[in-house]
Amino acid sequence: MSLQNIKALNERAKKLAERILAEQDIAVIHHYDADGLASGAIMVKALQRAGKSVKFLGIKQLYTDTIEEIRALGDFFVFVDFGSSHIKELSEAFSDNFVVIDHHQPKYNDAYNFLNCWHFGIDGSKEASGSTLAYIVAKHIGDNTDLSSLAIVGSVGDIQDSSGKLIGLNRNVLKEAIANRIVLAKRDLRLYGRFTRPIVQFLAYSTDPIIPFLTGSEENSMRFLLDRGFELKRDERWLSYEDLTYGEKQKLATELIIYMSSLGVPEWKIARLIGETYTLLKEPRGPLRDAKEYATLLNACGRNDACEIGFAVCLGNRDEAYAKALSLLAEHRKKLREGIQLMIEEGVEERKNFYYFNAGSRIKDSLIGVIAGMLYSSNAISQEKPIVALAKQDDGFIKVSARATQELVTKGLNLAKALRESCAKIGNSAEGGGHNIAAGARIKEKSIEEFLNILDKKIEEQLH
Ligand SMILES: [Mn+2]
Repeated sequence: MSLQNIKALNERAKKLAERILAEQDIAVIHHYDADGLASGAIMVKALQRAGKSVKFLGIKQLYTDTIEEIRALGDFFVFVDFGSSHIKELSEAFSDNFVVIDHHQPKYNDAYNFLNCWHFGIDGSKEASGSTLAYIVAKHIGDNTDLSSLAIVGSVGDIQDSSGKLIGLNRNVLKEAIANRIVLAKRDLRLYGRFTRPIVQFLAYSTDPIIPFLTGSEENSMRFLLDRGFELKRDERWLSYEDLTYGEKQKLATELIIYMSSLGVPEWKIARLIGETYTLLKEPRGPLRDAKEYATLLNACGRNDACEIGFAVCLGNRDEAYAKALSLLAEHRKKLREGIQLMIEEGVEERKNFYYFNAGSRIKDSLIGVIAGMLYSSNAISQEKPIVALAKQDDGFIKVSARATQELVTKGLNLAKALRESCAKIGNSAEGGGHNIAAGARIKEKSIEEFLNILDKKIEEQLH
């Protein structure tokens, strides 16, 4: 990431902001996952502050046939966190009256109404999220530095901190958020639920990394903590990790490291225990105070057909929508657990170059990718091959979700390219794209076998 590239990207962001500000009625179309919701909310808030009349719509995926639905929303469109695969179709539909702000791998060359970090030498799978790019544009729209917290939530939601901390353009935004006392970054245990889970569950539900004998067992986790003198309850209330004193937190981290190394867990896995955590200082205690938990809450809304609830939370609602979001979160966690259980019980099929699972209608198409990704951290599959999981969509199409590890990407794997090329080869309105490490496609049921065979070859070509 060179300074020159960052400068060029910033120039483009400024041009896009000017183009958008020339309009009065604007429709913001965003992706429905955590990063998409955060990106959309940043853009909507910035435009409302600039006195614009804004409509917004969160959708699962941009497909050629959804473009017609979007047309009804207005005359000028801002697409955030997707659009890179559809520049040609969007140009045909809306001519000059749209901009795309995206970090997915671009299918087309750079253009004046297009902001994609890849065109500026910045890796959109780990250095820049959709929300980071939306934030950079928002800063040229007006004084919107307070929205940096949403940019961090989106980055974490897209797992761009998988190296243990945010890097690249995301880190630049983080530095601003820290300087403005909006976010606090600290090295800490990075298990999920430090504000919202009792410590026993904090350990028992950890999947990244797996803690042998503690993950999956509340009983063992409780014993582990009691044996080491930790207090679990105070005044009848279960303590969360954030209730511990600084010294107790350090002790817990040390005890976990000693425990795992004594069981022979490899160093690199133990290292995943510790990483940067991001606290949103303007949020009250609870799930919105931690960037990772905030992102999960948004995913719970977006991926369970309640985009507008997540969006309302992003825009500041802490009453009705927030309460609804909390119940969606509980439901979402249950669905993920059931999905993982289903895949583990039935077992994934092993193809030559990938693991394969067809969930049919038993897992929601919007959750299949998340669950497939979780199989790695739950050790249900080895890290040596990507996983390709299928689920049936409501419209009869088959949703394909592929996930891989960073190591496979380093070896040359590019799932977005493999899926896109496989779709092009089978035709039949198949469409695909995404990131090198996580990608998706939509195909017809009768094309499944042909698609899998072609994909097998494409992945083989990339890895050998
Ligand atoms: Mn994204």
